[in-house]
Amino acid sequence: MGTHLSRTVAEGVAFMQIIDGKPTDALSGARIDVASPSDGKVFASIPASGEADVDRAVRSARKAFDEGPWGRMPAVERGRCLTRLFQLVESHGTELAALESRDTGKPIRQGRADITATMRYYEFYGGAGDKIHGDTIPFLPGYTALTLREPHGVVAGIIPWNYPLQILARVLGAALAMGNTLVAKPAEDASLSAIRIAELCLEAGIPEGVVNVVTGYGREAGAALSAHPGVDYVTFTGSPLTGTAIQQAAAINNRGVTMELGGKSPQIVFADADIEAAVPVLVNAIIQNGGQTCSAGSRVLVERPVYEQVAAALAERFSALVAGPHDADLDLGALINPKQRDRVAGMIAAAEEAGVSVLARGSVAKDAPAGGWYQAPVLFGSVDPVATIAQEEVFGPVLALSPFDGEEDAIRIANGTEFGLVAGVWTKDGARQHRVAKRVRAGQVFVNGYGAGGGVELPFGGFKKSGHGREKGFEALYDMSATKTIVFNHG
Ligand code: TXE
Repeated sequence: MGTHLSRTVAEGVAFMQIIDGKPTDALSGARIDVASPSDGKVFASIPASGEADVDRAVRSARKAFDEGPWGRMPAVERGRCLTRLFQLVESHGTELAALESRDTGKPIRQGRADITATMRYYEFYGGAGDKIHGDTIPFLPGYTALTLREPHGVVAGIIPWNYPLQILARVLGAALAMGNTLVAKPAEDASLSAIRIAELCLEAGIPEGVVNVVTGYGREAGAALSAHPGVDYVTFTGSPLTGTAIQQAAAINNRGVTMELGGKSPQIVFADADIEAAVPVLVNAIIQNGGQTCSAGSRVLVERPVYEQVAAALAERFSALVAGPHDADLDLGALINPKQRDRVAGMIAAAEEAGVSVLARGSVAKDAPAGGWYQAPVLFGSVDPVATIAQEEVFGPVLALSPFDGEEDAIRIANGTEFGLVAGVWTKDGARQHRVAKRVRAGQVFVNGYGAGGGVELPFGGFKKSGHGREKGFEALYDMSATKTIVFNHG
């Protein structure tokens, strides 16, 4: 699983970050140990970069934008580079899925699904950049006015650890399709696949300096990147608290930002819903990736006449769920690190202490390594919608089930958190499907299904504390560019 650009050392593979197209260590030589969540054992290390390393990467991206061929390359040529990257991800899919699941603890099946989505991003954005264009605007007599979509310049992408390959792909794909250059800072817990992608970018013919990957801690490398005056636009996926810090840092230079900050997404099940179809989807929406998904359907609201029926069906499935090592490919893997596992376990314990009833618990596989960071899934029932467990993002396999009485009540509860990322609506009533979908404050609403973030074509992002700006689809290309107006006076 090593890479040709990395050094193999006694304790594992010493990965190098990619700056200016070259494998590069941190100037200080400092390193971060990389452990697998499945057994807690260190198997690799990455550079622990600081301000000076970030500065090198931003300068490289700046030079590639200002002086390199990238900015002058026709959109169709840039698209071909991304299409070659799509092909390289496909041909390295097995290796990348194995690396991703070892690094994050996700079951190998999820690692493979992440490869499929990652390929789709590069395929989609490979074909999208030459299909976006400006307008001509009727203006004063004697004038012609038109608009162009121009790249921002250097984009900083601060990436979380839950879907490292996918989230890098949506940032990299959209940024490069519009002609930007990129400095990506993956999470210190899951940087390996980003390093591999930066290497594959070079193989795909993307010029040196266009994609830089700097590894390191958030408070060091991440903070330095978001405050760097050489960065023109910042995009971030992660926690609301870190999002605030990044926005404040970017504000020093008055730079634009896209913020995707998680959610407490509700799934609303009306009494007329196809419950048999809904139940497996409700379970998957919170169990996928161990619940470490920004769009996790972490609240299920059920109309009272069918509440007991849905609760019983969910409890039966939850009791059978098993967490285990990534290569065992069970229902869910380990959580990303001990801190997250303790945080999730602490939120479960606090809810139990507050008297919230546990309807069912899954289990951890008996032969799961003792050093792994496992958390058995928990289903809470009859949850008061204002309880902490129904209000705060857990980011673990924890579902809060609450009853409701009628449409108004459902909408009130669904909208009654600080978040607004995704929602699910389950009903056969066509008029109600439209009414509820329109009134729920969420960036994406799924009717009789749940896309867990949806396809790469679908604009994605939040209302309220879930953030602002949109990723995925064509919308992301607008965030990754700015309108320039040109006016000709030929009067
Ligand atoms: O996230 P952080 P953490 C939520 C989820 C989780 C919680 C905490 O609820 O339990 O956040 O996770 C970088 N300047 N989500 O602490 O801090 C960091 O290095 C610049 C939701 O791991 O948001 C990493 O690359 N960068 C979520 C990235 O920010 C900084 C995904 C995310 O880390 C920084 C992940 C700083 N000051 C967590 N501090 C989602 N929306 O999908 C950290 N970073």
